[in-house]
Amino acid sequence: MIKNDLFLRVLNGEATSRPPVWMMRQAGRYLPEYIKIREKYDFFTRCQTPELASEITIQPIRRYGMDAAILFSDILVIPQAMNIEVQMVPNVGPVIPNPVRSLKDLDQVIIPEVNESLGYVFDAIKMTKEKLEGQVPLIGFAGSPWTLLCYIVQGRGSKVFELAKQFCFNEPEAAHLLLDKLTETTIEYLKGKIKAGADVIQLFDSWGGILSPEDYLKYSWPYLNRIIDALEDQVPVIMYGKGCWFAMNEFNKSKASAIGIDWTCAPKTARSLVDSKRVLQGNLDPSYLLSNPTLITNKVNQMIGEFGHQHYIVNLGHGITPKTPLDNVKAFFDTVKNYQALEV
Ligand code: 1CP
Repeated sequence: MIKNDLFLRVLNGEATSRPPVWMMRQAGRYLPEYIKIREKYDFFTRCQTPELASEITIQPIRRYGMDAAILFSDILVIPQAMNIEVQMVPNVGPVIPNPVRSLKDLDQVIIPEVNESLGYVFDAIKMTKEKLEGQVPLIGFAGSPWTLLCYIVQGRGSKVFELAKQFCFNEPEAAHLLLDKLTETTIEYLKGKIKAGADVIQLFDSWGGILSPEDYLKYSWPYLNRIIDALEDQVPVIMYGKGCWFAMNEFNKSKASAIGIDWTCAPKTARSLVDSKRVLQGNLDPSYLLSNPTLITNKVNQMIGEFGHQHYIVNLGHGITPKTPLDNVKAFFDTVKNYQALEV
């Protein structure tokens, strides 16, 4: 039993007196208690050790009492399990020393037995659920196949991922084979996460917005939709695509329970593009959290007013940035928790 089930009730289409709130990347770099753990253990040790991953997951809940927890992990554990080496280099980010650039490079890429190679994630979920004692629901997540391809082909982070696009345009057959392998692995992985206790799944298409609408429908959306369909009737799925509002019609037609958007789409525009009871999530520009509590409170209230407090989950438009002051984060959560609707 989950004591605070506000988040789940909204995802199930119920009306509530205030919207639930959580924050993308809430488990991590802006928290001093996380930085302490980071000083002792490297990134993948933190992900692979259930005691550490569950502790980091719960740290923000302890401090702020938001309405959902999100498991500390990373989208790149999937390529790792598929026999693609991934390093997390401090101050650089993810590095793939042997990126996939041709059909031949795909020979080494396996579809893993997820219980063997990703069992540590399932163990982390079980331990987190025990430690949460039913306080709030737990979100599990995965990156979209396209967003994973970006890293696997480019070899590191980028703003444009031109090598990833070049690969798709020059070697579409290889690109689709890689996307297919990623999709199959992601489906088994997410089913494992749900079996271990994840109450909700969020899909992150962080780099979907760098594709043209036409290419999005070729290289990203069909694979995401396959994942959403495969999880139907299991748990609610939130489809977050950064810069992807051009695909809102597809998201709206899909079986996703909620659509996450970033700040480049105005709340009223988003509402006009979807069915009236569609659950939307987002979309404060995370840079507002670098301003001051008064401005944050005003912006959050304005945002709730524009989305409407029903069928809505308050969140940022993308992840919180590392140097965010803790009092500003508190103002963000307190504003939502104190929100009084004029009518239910
Ligand atoms: O030392 C550190 O702490 C490294 C920073 C870090 C953290 C805290 C990385 C490396 N990953 C994470 C955790 C993480 N990653 C979570 C934790 C749960 C949470 O609190 O939300 C999640 C959901 C992710 C997902 C993730 N990783 C995404 C999708 C979400 C998004 O923000 O768009 C992406 C694109 C990544 C790749 C990645 N991992 C880490 C970094 C620095 C990056 C981005 C690199 C880049 O800019 O390309």
